[in-house]
Amino acid sequence: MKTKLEALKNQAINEINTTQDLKELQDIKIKYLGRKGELNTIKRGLKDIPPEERPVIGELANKTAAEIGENLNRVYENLYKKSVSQKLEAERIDVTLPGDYIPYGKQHPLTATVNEIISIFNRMGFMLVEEANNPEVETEYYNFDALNFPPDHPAKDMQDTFYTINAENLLLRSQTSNSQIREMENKRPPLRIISPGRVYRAEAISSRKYNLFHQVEGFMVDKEVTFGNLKGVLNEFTRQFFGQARPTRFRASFFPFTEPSAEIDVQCIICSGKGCRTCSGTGWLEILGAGMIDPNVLRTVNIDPEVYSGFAFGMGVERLAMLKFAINDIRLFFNNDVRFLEQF
Ligand code: 2U9
Repeated sequence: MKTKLEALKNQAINEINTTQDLKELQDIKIKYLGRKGELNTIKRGLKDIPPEERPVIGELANKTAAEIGENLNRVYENLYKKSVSQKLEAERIDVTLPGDYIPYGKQHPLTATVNEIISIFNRMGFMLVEEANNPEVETEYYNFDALNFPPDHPAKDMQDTFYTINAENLLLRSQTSNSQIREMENKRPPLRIISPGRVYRAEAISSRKYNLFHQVEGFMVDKEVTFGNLKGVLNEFTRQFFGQARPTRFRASFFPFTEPSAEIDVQCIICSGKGCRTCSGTGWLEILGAGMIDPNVLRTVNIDPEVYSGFAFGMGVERLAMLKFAINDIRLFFNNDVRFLEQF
């Protein structure tokens, strides 16, 4: 029995010392010291040897187990330390390496321009239109009829406006005025609303024209709103948008939805009125359209034109951004060329 225990111990220690693997070490532990392991098998056999030998052999078996245990612990500690240092070595981080380049996103120049226009009008008390009142797909009624367009107006022609093919009367709006009609239907004066958005027109594409563009329109309706109020608001807008007070001029014009109507020019921001290529030598740049809301439009939304009056205005965002940032081709806004976009 003694020899058997001695041989078992030597075999175990030999296996423990040759393994390089923690999992294997665990298997060795189970093999020798586990409940059904070699040592327990021997201990169970103690009942078969003469009683006087049992304490000696029993003690020897315990000593053997203790020695195997000590060796297991020692090798475990070594292998564990080795595996930790291998892991640390493999995961070593060189903190002196340069970091990865993470490009920052920027606002698109049109988004930035729309946001600036909105905040100028916000500061003058104009509220942003409700999203639900600002759809891009619209009926003929809100895009044209409610705005006092006569039934045979050329803008209603399919040459100029995109109509949907599978729903009668549905079109892509050609101006954001639809949202202003919807706001006036829902709400009662006094009202000051600003509505930005995309509009669509069936244009031949060129450096100045595109199939879609962005507008900001606004209106004010209250008792005793005058053309003087309109001039004051638009002159203040021009001053804030172009960064300094410049002369403006209001030229008589015509729109179905306003009477009287005007187109508004600002003194050329490039040549200050001397005449250059940007202003085609005139010294003036057209930046806005506006007028007093036609009484027919007010009546359509059940606002009494005998009691209330209002002004409205509209502007093309691409045109304003092109003037402000000296951009010479409208298509640059829609191509999404990073070399263009990263300049803003
Ligand atoms: C309602 C009543 C009146 C909005 C207006 C203009 C004049 C105008 C153009 C500027 C350049 C369109 O983007 S553009 O091509 N807009 O000239 N827009 S008055 O008048 C309204 C709007 C809504 C209910």
